Amino acid sequence: MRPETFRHYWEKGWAVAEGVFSREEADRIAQIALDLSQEELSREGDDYVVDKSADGEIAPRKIDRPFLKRSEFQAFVLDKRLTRMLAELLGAPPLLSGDQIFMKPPHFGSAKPYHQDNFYFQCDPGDHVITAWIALDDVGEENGCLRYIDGSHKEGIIAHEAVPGEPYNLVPPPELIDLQRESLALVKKGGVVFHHSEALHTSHRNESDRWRRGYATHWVTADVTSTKATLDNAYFRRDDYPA
Ligand SMILES: O=C(O)CCC(=O)C(=O)O
Repeated sequence: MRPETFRHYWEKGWAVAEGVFSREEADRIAQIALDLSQEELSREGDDYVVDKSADGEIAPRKIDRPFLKRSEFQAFVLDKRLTRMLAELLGAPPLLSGDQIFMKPPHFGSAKPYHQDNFYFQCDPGDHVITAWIALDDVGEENGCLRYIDGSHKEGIIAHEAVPGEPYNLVPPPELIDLQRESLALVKKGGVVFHHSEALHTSHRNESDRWRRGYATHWVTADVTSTKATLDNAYFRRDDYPA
């Protein structure tokens, strides 16, 4: 990893590494994700994994635990090009705890409000918990890039409350989010955005006519514990964990 990427991560709470995977590798995974989400959409109809437009049209919103659903995802996320970078950031071997793919179809994908992952995870130490968000499309402002509050990972976990009508979205009070310190994480297909578990982050709606798919993989080190059930079903604890 480039020294400036490492420094950026620890100073700001997030960092972009371009070209970790090739564009072709990202395209292949994006296509498998699309096929899988279409399958899930046809049988599930669950509000949590789909977005509904005003006229009732539905589109994929998220794939939960893709790692357990296709072997191609396993090979992709356990690739050494990624795990070596995580080992550097964490200072210890990274263990995969969970994953999800956030889909934002053209002109459709909804916003994800500001939050800290570790409010949900309740893991300790927070410094040993990282998300590696792999860009499966070119990601810019217009199609809903990740946005961060620089340095927020150094300020502790703040209280979050449910958004009315969206029980799955918990958000801190807006006055605690200092938008003066907001940065955009622009990244090309195949690049990775790393973020600290306590970095405040969000993404806006996809206003463009192209997709925005991000494969979020969650990593911890062996010393991490949680006061919630976060790690109970962690992949690295499974007998068939391939690493
Ligand atoms: O992909 C998104 O829009 C949201 C991702 C996110 O919140 C995360 O990876 O923690």
